[in-house]
Amino acid sequence: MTIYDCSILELPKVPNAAGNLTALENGSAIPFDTQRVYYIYDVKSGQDRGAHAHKELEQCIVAVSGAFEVLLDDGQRKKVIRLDRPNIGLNVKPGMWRQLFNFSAGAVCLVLASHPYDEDDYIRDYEEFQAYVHDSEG
Ligand code: T46
Repeated sequence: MTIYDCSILELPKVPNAAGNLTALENGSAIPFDTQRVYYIYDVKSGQDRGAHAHKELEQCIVAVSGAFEVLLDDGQRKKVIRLDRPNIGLNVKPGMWRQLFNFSAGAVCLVLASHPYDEDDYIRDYEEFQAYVHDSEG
């Protein structure tokens, strides 16, 4: 997997005069079955989240309110994606180092995840991540 496998997903938006609604169901819009949903909020100014990689976990990250940026790093290449719309998701494949930063005041980051929480799936040390990528490439 590389950063180029991590794509922007346009999520369905149902508009009406009173506002918009986005509904996400397994089998459509998201390229994996969701086993967990969590959200990050009340992030203090200047604070980052993430700074780790997952071995198996795939996720879809959505700025359901406000905005923030996501740095993706596959060990060789990096890219930064700004998320600022509730009907846009960032599909993050396994094996990507990710860091979330530049949170606007009141931003809410919703994450749909392919697996339950498992600390053993995390790589939280960057040098360990680089070694993991190197070993995966054979
Ligand atoms: C990711 C970014 C975007 C749980 O108990 N259950 C959970 O489902 C999660 C995600 C976390 N936790 C506990 C584990 C830690 O004690 O919550 C605490 C904070 O977790 P963490 O430092 O991993 O939080 P972030 O915001 O740095 O990272 C999270 C996800 O862990 C990660 O997968 O991609 O959000």
